[in-house]
Amino acid sequence: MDKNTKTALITGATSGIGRATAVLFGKNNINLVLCGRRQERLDALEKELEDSTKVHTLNFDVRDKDAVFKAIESLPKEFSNIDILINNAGNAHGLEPIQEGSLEDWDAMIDINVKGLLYVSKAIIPNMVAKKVGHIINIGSTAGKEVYPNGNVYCASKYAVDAINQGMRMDLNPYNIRVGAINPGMVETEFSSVRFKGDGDRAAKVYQGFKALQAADVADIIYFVVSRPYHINIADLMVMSTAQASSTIVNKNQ
Ligand code: NDP
Ligand code: 8X3
Repeated sequence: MDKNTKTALITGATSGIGRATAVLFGKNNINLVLCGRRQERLDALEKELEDSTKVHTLNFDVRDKDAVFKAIESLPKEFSNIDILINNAGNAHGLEPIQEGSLEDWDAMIDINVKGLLYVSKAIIPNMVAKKVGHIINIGSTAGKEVYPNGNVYCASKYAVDAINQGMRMDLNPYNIRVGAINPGMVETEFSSVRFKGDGDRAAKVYQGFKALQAADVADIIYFVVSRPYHINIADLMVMSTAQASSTIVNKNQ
């Protein structure tokens, strides 16, 4: 990729995969629009990256349709031409059998992981269509390829991301836009802490006994995908730690 010529908008840049991707993109001189709700983290990241690239931060909740469009419309001219969209913001909320699931958790997962991704895409895609160039990476999950017990609605949200990814690729094909999904298995981020509502001990246990993927591992793959020559589109990629064979098979006896 040519240096200093691309601008990427990353949702969920305050933590985990999104943050690690921002750091790696920054080191590679990609201009950044970093999004999230925790402004202090966005400010800290902007400061960390300011010597290597240009950074603009946007604070919005992806569930808030008006806020999404307002934020993206507010981008100053030098950041408004988005070449790369990383649709990453999302989380699991809860891990309960369907009969015990909470409506609030279900709303959160559908509203953030599915509708939020759509709102951000809707705000960004028209400019890519007009330019006939652009790259959208949707962060799915192994949970969008294989349902696991108690995963129910989180899995549904990631199956939806898989379907949206395929549909986007078809519909944007006439416009020369690259669309692909990265579907990681278990990555050691704040994901489980959010899923278990701040229960750090329960979250830590998820990653005990094996070497889980790290956010930087996924960021490396995302950078690989965006830095391929433009005629190459990595359409759908799944990655797990060596210890993981499926959503339910993890070798914790290494
Ligand atoms: P983290 O919890 O570390 O990061 C989640 C990010 O999403 C944060 O930056 C958070 O920012 C943002 N976010 C969450 N809710 C909202 C919202 N309502 N509005 C705006 N931003 C929001 O988790 P990960 O880095 O692990 O997760 C990133 C993506 O990767 C998610 O889509 C997740 O489903 C997916 N994934 C994760 C895996 C894992 O095992 N960790 C495996 C497979 C996929 P803030 O709170 O500041 O708004
Ligand atoms: C996150 C991976 O296995 O916790 O999408 O669903 S998993």
